[in-house]
Parts: sequence; C-alpha cells; structure tokens
Amino acid sequence: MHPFERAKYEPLPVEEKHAVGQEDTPVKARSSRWSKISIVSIITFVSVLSLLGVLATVRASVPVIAEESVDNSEELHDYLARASGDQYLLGVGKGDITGPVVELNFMGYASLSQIGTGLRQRIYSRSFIIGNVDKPTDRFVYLVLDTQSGDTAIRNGILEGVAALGSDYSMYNQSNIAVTGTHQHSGPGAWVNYLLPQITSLGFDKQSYQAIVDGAVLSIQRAHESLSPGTLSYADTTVADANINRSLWAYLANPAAERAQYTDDTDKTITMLRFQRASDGLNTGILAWHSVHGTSMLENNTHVTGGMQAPDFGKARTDTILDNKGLSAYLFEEAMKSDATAAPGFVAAFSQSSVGDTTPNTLGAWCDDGSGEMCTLENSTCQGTSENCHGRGPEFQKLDLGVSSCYEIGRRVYAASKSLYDSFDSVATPVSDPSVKAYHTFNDMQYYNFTLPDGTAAQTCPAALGYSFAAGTSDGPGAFDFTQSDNDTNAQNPLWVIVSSVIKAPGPKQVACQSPKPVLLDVGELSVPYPWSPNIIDVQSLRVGQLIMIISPSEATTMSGRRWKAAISAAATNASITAITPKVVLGGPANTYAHYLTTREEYGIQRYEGASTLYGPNELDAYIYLSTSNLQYLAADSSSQPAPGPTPPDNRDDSISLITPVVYDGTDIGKSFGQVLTQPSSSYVRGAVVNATFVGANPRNNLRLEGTFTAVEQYVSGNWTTVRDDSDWFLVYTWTRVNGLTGTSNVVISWETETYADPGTYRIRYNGDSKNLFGTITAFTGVSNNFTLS
Ligand SMILES: *[C@@H]1O[C@H](CO)[C@@H](O)[C@H](O)[C@H]1NC(C)=O
Ligand SMILES: *[C@@H]1O[C@H](CO)[C@@H](O)[C@H](O)[C@H]1NC(C)=O
Ligand SMILES: *[C@@H]1O[C@H](CO)[C@@H](O)[C@H](O)[C@H]1NC(C)=O
Ligand SMILES: *[C@@H]1O[C@H](CO)[C@@H](O)[C@H](O)[C@H]1NC(C)=O
Ligand SMILES: *[C@@H]1O[C@H](CO)[C@@H](O)[C@H](O)[C@H]1NC(C)=O
Ligand SMILES: *[C@@H]1O[C@H](CO)[C@@H](O)[C@H](O)[C@H]1NC(C)=O
Ligand SMILES: *[C@@H]1O[C@H](CO)[C@@H](O)[C@H](O)[C@H]1NC(C)=O
Ligand SMILES: *[C@@H]1O[C@H](CO)[C@@H](O)[C@H](O)[C@H]1NC(C)=O
Ligand SMILES: *[C@@H]1O[C@H](CO)[C@@H](O)[C@H](O)[C@H]1NC(C)=O
Ligand SMILES: CC(=O)N[C@H]1CO[C@H](CO)[C@@H](O)[C@@H]1O
Repeated sequence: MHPFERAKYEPLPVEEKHAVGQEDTPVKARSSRWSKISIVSIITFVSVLSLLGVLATVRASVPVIAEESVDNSEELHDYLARASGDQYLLGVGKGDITGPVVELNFMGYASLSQIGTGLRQRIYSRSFIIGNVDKPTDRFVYLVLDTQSGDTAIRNGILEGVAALGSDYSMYNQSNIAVTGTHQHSGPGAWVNYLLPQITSLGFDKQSYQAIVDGAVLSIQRAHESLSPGTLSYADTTVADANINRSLWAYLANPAAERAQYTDDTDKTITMLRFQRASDGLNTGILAWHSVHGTSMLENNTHVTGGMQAPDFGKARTDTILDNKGLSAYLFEEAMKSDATAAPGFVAAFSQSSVGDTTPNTLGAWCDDGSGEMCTLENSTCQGTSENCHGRGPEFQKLDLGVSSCYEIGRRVYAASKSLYDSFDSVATPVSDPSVKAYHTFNDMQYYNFTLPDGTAAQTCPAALGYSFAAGTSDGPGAFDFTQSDNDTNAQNPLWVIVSSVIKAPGPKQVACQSPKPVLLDVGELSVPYPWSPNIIDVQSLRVGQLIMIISPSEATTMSGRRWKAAISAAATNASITAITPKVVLGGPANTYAHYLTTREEYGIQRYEGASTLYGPNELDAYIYLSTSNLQYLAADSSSQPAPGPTPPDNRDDSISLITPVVYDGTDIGKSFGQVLTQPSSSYVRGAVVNATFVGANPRNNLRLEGTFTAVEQYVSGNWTTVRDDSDWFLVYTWTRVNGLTGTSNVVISWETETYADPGTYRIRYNGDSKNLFGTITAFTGVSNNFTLS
C-alpha cells in the first residue's frame, strides 16, 4: 500500500563517530552535515548559549566543534572510553495493560462522547532495567506505557506492586522507577489521580487503573527476570515527515537568534538506545525517544489502539516488507539479517519526548467548512471559531477516523528507526562508565521560590489553566468538557454537575503570578471534593554512563525541551557528572500529568500549550533549576537521595465513580453466547474485510490480560493455528449493546486482510466471558465457518 521510503539517514564518517553530539541542535547538524556548518553559525550558537547563561559550562563540550582537533587529549580520552563501552545489568519486559475497551471514556481528547466500542490493538507497558554490574542496588527502571501519560495513582500502584514482589525487588523504588506514557489518545481512561482529567470519564475506574498497574508490574518482573550483563549504545537519526509544529505562532515568539540555530521548528530526532546481551551478542531491545503527539487516531475513533508510538518491531517489519512488492526481495534479506541480531522477546519502545507543540497531522490544519482555507496561524480559527479547524494526517482523505494516517505516521517513524537499527554498529556511540544513578524528589510548585540563571528571584504558581485551554487544539478539543456544560444543570455529564459549583475565581495573588495568562480554571486552588490537578510534581532524572534521561511530568514544547536538555548537558559537563561529553534525552509526560511546558516567550502568546502551562511563566526555568540543582545525585560517587519532599495527595480511594459496572449478559431465546449470527463469506481476495458477527457478552467481565478476545486461525497441515490476535493492528473487535434490559450484545470481529497475508483456509474465533444474574462469570468461545483467502 505504501511505498517504502528509506529513512533520511546520513551515516557519520568514521572519524566523526566519536563526536556524535546532542540531537536536534547545531551539534546534530554538525554530525551529519559537518562540512556545511559555517563559522558564523558556530559563533551564533555560542552566543545563544551565552545568552542562556551556559557559555562557561559548555566549553568542555565545544571540542566537538573543532573537527581538526582529534589530537586534543580530552577528545581522545572520550573517544577511547567510548570505543570500549562498559557492561551493565540489562533487562527488558513487556506486559499487557489493556483495560476495559467498552463503555468507558478514552483518555486524551477529553471528549465526553469518545466511549470505547472495542479493540484494534492491545496496549502494553514496556519495561527497561539498567543496573550497575558491581553495585546491585544501583539500578533504574524506565517504563513506557501506552497511555496518555504517567500518573500519580498509577505510579503509586506500581510502587506498591513492585514492593509486594518481595526482597529480590527491594532496589526498585520511588527513586529509580520512571513511569512515562507514550501520550497516545486512544486507550481507556478513568485511571488518573486528579479530578480534572476524571471529569469526562465520569470519575475513577478501579478496573481500568488495575489493568495498567498489573501490566506494568508484570513488565518490570519480566525485565528483572531477564537481567543479564550486556552493553548499551545509542545513535540518532531524523524523520522529516512524521511531525509538524501545531503552534508555530507561539514558537515564532522565541528569539530569532535561538530559532536560527535549528533547521526545524519541531524536533525531528529519533534517539535510539540499543540493549545488547553479552552472552550471545543478540539485541534484546531498543528504547527510542521521538517527539510527536499521539493524535493520529481521531477523536471520533472508539477502538483501543496502541497508537503510532509503539509499533511492534516484528510486525511492523513484516508489514513494511511485504507491503511493497518492488523492494520485498531485498528487504526480506534485510529483515532476515536483523532477525538474526534480535533475541527472542525483543522489546522496542518509542518514548515520547518534546511533544508539546507537535502534531502528526503533517498536512497542516484546515477549515472543514467548505472554504478550502487553512486555519489562522495566530489562533487556529476558521471564521473566528476553532470548532471547524482540524489537523490533517497524511491519509486524511480516507475518512477512517485516522486509522490509515496513524499507520502511515507509525510506519515513517518505524522506517527511520529500522534503517538506523540496521546500520547501528557503524554509527552508534557506546555507553561507557559503569555508574548507574537515579534520583527522585517531589516539589510543591505553589509559590515556589528559586533563582534564575542570571541571579534574579523567580516564583512559580499554583496550577491554573488559561482561556485557550478551552479552545483545544487543531488535533481535537482538550477542554475537559467544561465549556459545554458550564452552569447548565442539565449538562450531559453528571460528574460536572457535581463539581461545577465549587469553581471559584482566582485571587489577586494567583492572577498576578499567572500573568499574562488569563485564568479560566484555577485548578491548583480547587480541592473539593479532592484535588483537581497536581501542585506537587515529580522531579526525577536517571543516568547510565554519559546518558542522562530527564523525566518530565509535563509535555515540553520543542524549544522547552531544547533549552532543558542544553542546560542539563552544560551543568553535567561543568560539574563533571559524566566522564565524557553527556548525551541528554527527555522522556514524558511522566510520573504525574502536569499538562504542558512552554518557554516564557511561548507562554506570552497563550495558545493552548501556554494556557496549559500550569505553574506560570517561570515553569520552564523552575524545572531547569530543579533538575540542575539536584544533578549531584547523579554523580558516580553519590550514595544519597534528595529529601523526599511533600507527598502528593493520593486520591485512589477518594475518587468519585459514576461508571456503572456490568449488570448481566443475556442472549435472545434459542441463542447461546459465542454463536455465530453472521458467517463470513466462503471466499475473499486479499485486501477485503472479513466480518463475523457473534452473540456477545460484555468484555469488561474479563479483560483477558495477556490473552485475546479475537483470533484468526489458519488451517495448516491438518491443524488450526492461530495467526492473528488482539495484538494485530488489522484484526478489530467491535462490541455493541443490543438491549440493555435483556443484557444482549453483539460482537463483530473484522479482519482487514493484509495484502501480504498468506493465501489459505481460515476461520475466526471469538473468546468471551458472560455474567449471569447472580454475578457468576463464565468463559465461552465461538468459531466461524472456514473461508478461503486468495
Ligand atoms: C531506593 O533504593 C536505592 C537502592 O537500594 C536506595 O539507594 C534509595 O535510597 C532508595 N530510595 C528510597 C526512596 O527508598
Ligand atoms: C471524525 O472526525 C473528523 C474530524 O476530526 C471528521 O472529518 C470525520 O468526518 C469524523 N468521522 C466520523 C465518522 O464522524
Ligand atoms: C484570531 O486571529 C485572527 C487573525 O488571524 C484575528 O482576526 C481574530 O480576531 C483572532 N480570533 C480570536 C478569537 O482571537
Ligand atoms: C516565596 O517568597 C515570597 C516573597 O518573599 C514569600 O511571600 C513566599 O511565602 C515564598 N514562598 C514559599 C513557598 O516559601
Ligand atoms: C455560574 O452561575 C453563577 C451564579 O449564577 C455565576 O455567578 C457564575 O458566574 C456562573 N459561572 C459561569 C462560568 O458562567
Ligand atoms: C560550574 O561549577 C562551579 C563549581 O564547580 C559553580 O560554581 C558554577 O556555578 C557552575 N556553573 C554553572 C553554570 O553551572
Ligand atoms: C464489518 O464490521 C464493521 C464493524 O461492525 C463494520 O464497520 C463494517 O462496515 C463491516 N464491513 C463489512 C464489509 O461488512
Ligand atoms: C499438528 O500440530 C501438532 C502440535 O503442534 C503437531 O504435533 C502435529 O504434527 C501437527 N500435525 C500436522 C499434520 O502437522
Ligand atoms: C471448511 O468448510 C467446509 C464447508 O463447511 C467443510 O467441508 C470443510 O471440511 C472445512 N474445512 C476445514 C479444514 O475444516
Ligand atoms: C517544519 C515544520 O514542522 N513546519 C510546519 C510548522 O507549522 C506550520 C503551520 O502549522 C506548517 O505550515 C509548517 O510546515
């Protein structure tokens, strides 16, 4: 379907390999287009850094600019250290976190009507453990959840779950577990700690929460059980056409000299960390960082999907190879090569990075009002309103709720990543220096005082959302439903009716603190019936060798991410935290969901991202201050942790839930659960959709974690063999309530047969669980007639 494109990847000349610099910065440009970098741009780069107050600190890393200075002894030392690399204790694991796929609101768009109706693809937690071989307690866990974000409730649950695994797991704790979310917008919600994001999901749902916690803990357990010595290395590539800037007007408010340092107005980098097992040299996984909103699946999609940030490496590979006839022979050989390098159970994760102002709707934002115009640059409106402004993904004409665009964006990221993976050994930088460090502390952002790099005093504010938050973005409204309901007591959302009366106007201190943001919702000062938004945030960073991972609770915009990473890099160099030039990555939204993070200049524009920068104009500087001032806890000789800080509220047991449980399931008279109501045809041509309809039951009766609701079975040598299941993108499960009174429902299983599917004889299986009037849950299975695919 999609022509395969080689990623825009330029391998580094060998002599420059040791100088791979920071991604998405002039350093990156240097590493790939070395010779084209003029002295002028270096001077501008240096002056911008000095404007940022980090000139003195960055000097030590400046040698990478001087390409002739390979004889520089510091440089040479770096090179020799990197060439060797060190061994670490490495583990990877994956666990199913698919919560209730029906009758529950999706998390992300905050659209009341986006209620799940089924499953396209199961969602997972992917866990990466890195440890010091010689100091068993020096370890960290980097989790990538296919969820909208990390979260306080989820994180507490994971910490408790890991503690319950016993003393073998005692080194994993508050300090060193980072819970990041891919920022997908197509999974079950109602698992968040704070009230505001619970409003559209009608509160908190224990089943949804527990599925994520259990799957995450299982992924940690699997990663722990797989621990073995190995090496790490990283490399960067760029993918040009997988994101664009959705708030260019705000980005343009950043200083021209700073912007001039970057070729792009979004971060196009993919940084890939490869895990290689020492015993057999096989790769056990990759952990990559890339920045793009998980908003390819549109707001009106109601099937759970992993979203494009987590393409399964194995399957995506198959799709890509067999999709394209012209290249298939060549690519097949390539795939076999890479198969040979991958250990069984290979885990690939794409962690979200500077996501704030990015969109996967790469064709731009257009007016769906017949005018044929693009939305305004300043405020993304059409004829004065934002309702008709929608971002367009690459396959937007398909009108399929974003399914094809999502697949296409995911494929582009995958293709660039796979290309990088394939040439990894010749371009990657080994991670060296055996130390593995992590720290965590909580910080209360309510009128938090700190100093800016120039020495002046600054303050952050209690959380608040500005007016543009209500307008949402061209990717979909993010208004948490309050505009529609306001003071309307007949609001469709009963939870809003309960809580809307407690909203009050901010006092003068908060108004002044948040200025120039006009405060719409003073969420940080609302704690009835329980806190609406976090005021206490997680401050956390991890380090292995020269690689430092900033764990951000907020969605950093492109320029915020750049400034934050540059500041950490400079501070780490200055304080000799790393033995060689640091490499800094940023992952988030993580640990709690603290909405957005813009630069002060972007904040001044107050588009959606600025309006959602909770703690005021100084938020970025405060985040930078907090992470630089705790940096010494990442030093090799550090054996302490910062003071834990104030404990955030735990709303898990206080939260309201207006979500009704399953009452019971029923069938029409003479029918049984799993019985086929509509059989597939007897034959299909590849590319067609095969549908089978069954007498269904509510999938919330049993989430079948680590299992499957659906299966395609192929008849091979006298046996029926499962060839597709819930983890497959092209096998879709749809549940429909027929009659609430009698408890009847239907399930349609649709196989969108791939052009590369094997011709053969197949049948469709449905696994379900029904609940009777007494609450007893019974498993059943249904199988369709067989059909041929040619
Ligand atoms: C977590 O465990 C590590 C390793 O045992 C320890 O150094 C650290 O102090 C612990 N952190 C907390 C918050 O208990
Ligand atoms: C889904 O939403 C998009 C806009 O985001 C719209 O163009 C499309 O028509 C909608 N599809 C359906 C089936 O409602
Ligand atoms: C949006 O920007 C346009 C200019 O492009 C301006 O005319 C209009 O008043 C703005 N609308 C709002 C609601 O701010
Ligand atoms: C920050 O400083 C201001 C002014 O000195 C003071 O009023 C405020 O209480 C301080 N905030 C905190 C949290 O200590
Ligand atoms: C809601 O109604 C109250 C009482 O009539 C009024 O004071 C308040 O301004 C209204 N709020 C909004 C957001 O309209
Ligand atoms: C660099 O480190 C020195 C002490 O080692 C410290 O005084 C100075 O503030 C640091 N500079 C920056 C920009 O971090
Ligand atoms: C298959 O079922 C899906 C889900 O009910 C439906 O949207 C689609 O139109 C059906 N396709 C065919 C070819 O029957
Ligand atoms: C059917 O599968 C079983 C178990 O995998 C295997 O032992 C048997 O050889 C298969 N039968 C044929 C005919 O391939
Ligand atoms: C497929 O269905 C046909 C028609 O019902 C039947 O004759 C045949 O035995 C079935 N094939 C298998 C492998 O079950
Ligand atoms: C490089 C890039 O992403 N540019 C885009 C930034 O956003 C504007 C408006 O949405 C687009 O027109 C650019 O193509």
